[in-house]
Amino acid sequence: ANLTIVARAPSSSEVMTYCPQTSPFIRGPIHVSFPSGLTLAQVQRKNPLVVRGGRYRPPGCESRHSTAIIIPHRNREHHLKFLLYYLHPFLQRQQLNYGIYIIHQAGNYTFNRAKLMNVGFREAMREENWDCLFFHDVDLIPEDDRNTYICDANPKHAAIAMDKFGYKLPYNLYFGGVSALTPLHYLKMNGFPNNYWGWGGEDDDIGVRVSLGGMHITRPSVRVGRYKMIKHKLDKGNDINPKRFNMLAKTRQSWKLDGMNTAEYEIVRRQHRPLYTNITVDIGTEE
Ligand code: UDH
Repeated sequence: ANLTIVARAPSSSEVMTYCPQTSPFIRGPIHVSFPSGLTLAQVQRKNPLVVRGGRYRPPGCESRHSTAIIIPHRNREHHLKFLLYYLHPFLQRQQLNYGIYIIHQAGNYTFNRAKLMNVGFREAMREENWDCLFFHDVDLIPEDDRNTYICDANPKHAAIAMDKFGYKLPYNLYFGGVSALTPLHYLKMNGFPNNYWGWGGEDDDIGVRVSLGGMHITRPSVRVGRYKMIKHKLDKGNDINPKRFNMLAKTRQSWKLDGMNTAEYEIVRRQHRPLYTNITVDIGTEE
């Protein structure tokens, strides 16, 4: 008789129990390949429980964690398709309550990854009181689902072992690719810098902000924090930022003056699409 109770969906008068501490659906290593001809419609069909805006709650139990995935984006639709293909099932196996946000930079002006993250933080928190935010490059596919997308007591750098760096950390303070912060962590470090236009430097600035905010970086093991990067060239509109070293030398002076407290932008569009929430934003130009 107990089995029948477990098998049906609880009615609204029943209290849902929490999901187990460790999800029974975790499998470990994931074989990542890039099937040709993959479409978003196929990804949608494979994820019938994902609802509008790319939201999900595990059926049958109350998740212990709610995580927003924030993805800075422009002109990488083919990478996004593969990321969604792997990320949706990955997060569902972890029994998370989650939402995926694409922060799309409007226009052709130089790309600004860190500022887009500030937009993502504020706009995701406007929708729901997330416990944890994963700041996630579009071209990094996690290769092990024991790399849990939940926050630690300190900011967590999740993309510790990427194939492009021989599955090791390239240098000790590296904080790029995929990182996880609670709203409190984010505010303690005044978010991310707004003034790194073009490629490079902003991830190191963010790493320094972690310690200036009185915190330290935690990491999963190299066995678990593995990622495959979808190969690509440097994008148009994201030239290497020649000022990055000079700016990095000044993070200690600038972090309180530039960050979440000064992020200005205009939302162009907010769309709750089947597999993600798209936020198209005008982040302005360099002063
Ligand atoms: N991104 C976009 N569109 C762009 C630029 C960047 O969506 O036009 C986003 C995307 O999420 C990407 C992230 O910003 O994953 C980071 O940018 P990136 O992929 O250019 O950075 P990465 O260091 O690229 O991963 C390495 C490319 C080779 C650069 C060689 C320079 N020495």
